[in-house]
Parts: sequence; structure tokens; C-alpha cells
Amino acid sequence: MLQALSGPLSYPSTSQERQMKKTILSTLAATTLVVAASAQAVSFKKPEDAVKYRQSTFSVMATHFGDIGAMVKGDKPFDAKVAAANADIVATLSALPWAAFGPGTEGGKAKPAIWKEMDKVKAGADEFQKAAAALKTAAASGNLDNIKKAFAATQKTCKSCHDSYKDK
Ligand code: ASC
Repeated sequence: MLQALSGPLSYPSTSQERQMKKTILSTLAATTLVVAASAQAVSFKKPEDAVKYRQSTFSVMATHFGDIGAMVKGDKPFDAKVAAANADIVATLSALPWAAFGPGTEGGKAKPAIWKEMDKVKAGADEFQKAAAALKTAAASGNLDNIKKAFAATQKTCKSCHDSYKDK
């Protein structure tokens, strides 16, 4: 079998081997497509759809993040279950908006610098996702002090990107 795969300079000697090589190569190609598709879980018909999508996901995150914020600040009573449910949603949604900043989707309050500094944006998005995952862990523990720290750390990652890349 390895012989059948050993590259363009090998000549499969039987039709059975040629068939095997074809099968293996087409399986590899299919695997590559699935991996590519899972890295880009969403696609858009129009740039405006991408803008709407990212704004919507940020908006839902802000609502649930803000609810934790209200508890952290003492504006509403702390309810560990509600905080955990909110943090769970924030952590899940934290993965979503980034695929909607594809080439040619400038718009909304996003500064054009985003498309010139995509590596930095992606790094910031990773920091945010890590912080959101840590907030989820803290909220699951039900310890308000831990939640306060993790909330502040997460908020810092929001702010750092907004300061650089979001119009007021
Ligand atoms: C929030 C929220 C944001 C960030 C940002 C941090 O609670 O909705 O977008 O914190 O204001 O500066």
C-alpha cells in the first residue's frame, strides 16, 4: 500500500494498485475539504450579510457579558446559575464573529485597519476567546471573586481590540 502511494515517480504495476492509489488520493482530498470547511464554518452571499452577522454575534455576546457585568458590579443580585449560563453563551459565541471579517467585508464600525492587520486582529481574537473560556470556568465554579477577576480580564481583551479597530 505504501508503495502505491510513493509519489509521481512510482509506476503502479497492476490495475488493482492503480485503483488503490486513486482511492487513497481521493480520500485524502475529501479529508482536506472537510478540514477547510470546519475552519470556515460560515459563508456570506453579500458583504452586508457578513457585517450583520458579526454585529449580531457581538451584540448577543454584549448582552450576556453585560449581565455578568451587572452582577460583578453589584447592580443586580449575584445568581451563580445565571452567571454560568451567561458565561457559557459568551464562550460559545466568542468563536463566531472572526470568520465574518473576510476580505471585502469592510463596514459597520470596523476600522479599515482591520484588513491591513489581520494577524494582530486574529491574535486579539484568540486572547479574547481564551479569556472567555477562563470566564466560563470561573463562572462554573460559582465563586464571585474568581468571576470578578475573569470578567475584568475578558473585558480588557474586548477593550484592547475596540480601542484599535472599532470606530466610536
Ligand atoms: C463590555 C462590552 C464591551 C466591552 C467594552 C470594554 O461589557 O459590551 O464591548 O465591555 O466596553 O471596553
